[in-house]
Amino acid sequence: MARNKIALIGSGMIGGTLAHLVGLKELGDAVLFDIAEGMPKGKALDLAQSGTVEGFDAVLKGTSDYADIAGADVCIVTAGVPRKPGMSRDDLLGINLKVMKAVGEGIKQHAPDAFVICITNPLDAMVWALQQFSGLPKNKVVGMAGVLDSARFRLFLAEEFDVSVEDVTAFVLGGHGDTMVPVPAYSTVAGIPIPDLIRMGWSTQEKIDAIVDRTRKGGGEIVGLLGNGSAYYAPASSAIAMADSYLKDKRRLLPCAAWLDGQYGCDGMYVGVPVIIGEGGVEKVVEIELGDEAKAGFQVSVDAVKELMTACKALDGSLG
Ligand code: A3D
Repeated sequence: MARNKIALIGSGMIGGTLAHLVGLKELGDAVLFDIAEGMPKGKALDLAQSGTVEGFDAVLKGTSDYADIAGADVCIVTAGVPRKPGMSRDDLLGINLKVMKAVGEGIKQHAPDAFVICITNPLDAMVWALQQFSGLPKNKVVGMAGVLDSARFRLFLAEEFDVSVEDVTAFVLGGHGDTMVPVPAYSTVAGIPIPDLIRMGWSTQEKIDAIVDRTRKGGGEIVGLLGNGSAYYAPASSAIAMADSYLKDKRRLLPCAAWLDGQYGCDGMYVGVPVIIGEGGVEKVVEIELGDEAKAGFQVSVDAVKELMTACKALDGSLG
């Protein structure tokens, strides 16, 4: 039986980490693609040698030729430029839009049947542009942000309640950016919603508000500390969780930037919502009832994504 083939478009910090996880988790063979010559080949060789010690047999190939992604089951896109200190995700728009055009055309030509996970920022606008440029079915192109944002929320909640991260579930909706909407009412410790835990005296509203704020700014906190580049370990783990759900038809319910045609009052755009990922890609968008505060926050987030889409359309007339 043929092994799964996972194409990593962009072999920088996240791309390399993705390849390592593909090997360690024995998800399949990986192709590391990058426009930088040599670097993806060097990473592939280094990672293959780590496989000797770790005991995985994945074939890892570095390349700058799109023909090598042919037949990929999953493409994970990190190609582009990451944030530098003081730079917003939106500053990246112009540069990364051109990258999405090249990547979209490469995937369309060589891996049109793949499940495509976009990570490049500004996320919600880039995944939309990538779908348009690639012409792949909308349920097969999805953005990674919510899994990461909710992982950050879960970690901070687990620290606050002094419990295992395993028992904390958290919900984050909306676009990936400072307008994202962490939803405490749908976040739990082993099924006990956060508002109940506040009533039980486990925390206070002020502390939860501060955690929500820290989650919203979670990416920036890491950018500031690293001094060069942005987060890559947790973003890579998050995208691998999505790829795993697709490849193994696990039907996990994960927050992802998904194509909406009417759900949550949104039409013709990508934004972060809970979805089920299975062998068909995004198989279902799950519509949950939002309270007034979450609804208003979601709308602010949606408007911010729409603004970026308008800016993209002004930069590239082929975007509809
Ligand atoms: P980095 O280490 O710079 O890797 C990006 C790679 O893309 C580099 O190796 C480039 O050579 C390569 N590249 C540039 N242009 C092209 C092209 N046309 N075709 C192929 N490869 C190209 O960045 P990174 O891995 O740290 O981050 C990658 C992206 O993910 C950035 O846009 C980040 O902003 C974004 N990011 C998103 C999240 C989300 O939660 C959505 C989190 C963290 C980072």
